[in-house]
Amino acid sequence: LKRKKDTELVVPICYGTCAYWLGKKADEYHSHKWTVYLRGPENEDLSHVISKVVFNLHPSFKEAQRTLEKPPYEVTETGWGEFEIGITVHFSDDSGEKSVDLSAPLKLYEESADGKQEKKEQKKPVIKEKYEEMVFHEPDESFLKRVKSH
Ligand code: SLL
Repeated sequence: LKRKKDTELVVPICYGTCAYWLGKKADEYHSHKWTVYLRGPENEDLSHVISKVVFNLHPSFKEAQRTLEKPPYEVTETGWGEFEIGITVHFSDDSGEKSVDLSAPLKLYEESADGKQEKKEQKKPVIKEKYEEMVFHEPDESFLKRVKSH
């Protein structure tokens, strides 16, 4: 590892959940279909920086830990309840960087203006997205070169 002095590599990401009510197809345990995802804000390819993304679902799901080694980094499921989804981002080996833990709240219901949560089924998808920048401080020189030339 040879660090590039006074340099920062900034990689913007978006992550979150998108859910919709299954309507006529809904049953007690499968009222909603949802996707949790992590991507570049303009859908840039992040696979030259990221080696894998691990999504940690609620233990009520089968094989609650889902690992995606290539894009799209996303998991689609059906379920009935909201919970916090853990997302661990692992970076390419040559980066020498530690993994990063993120958290995405799965939202199935829109929050009303007064902040109270009403469990109202609606046809519009419910989207909860966060924007974040992954900052690599004094990144490895050859890693930086590889990412920049991409
Ligand atoms: C709640 N703390 O009580 C949350 C837990 C868990 C949601 C929500 C499983 C679906 C399946 C599922 O939707 N779990 O078993 O396929 O609201």
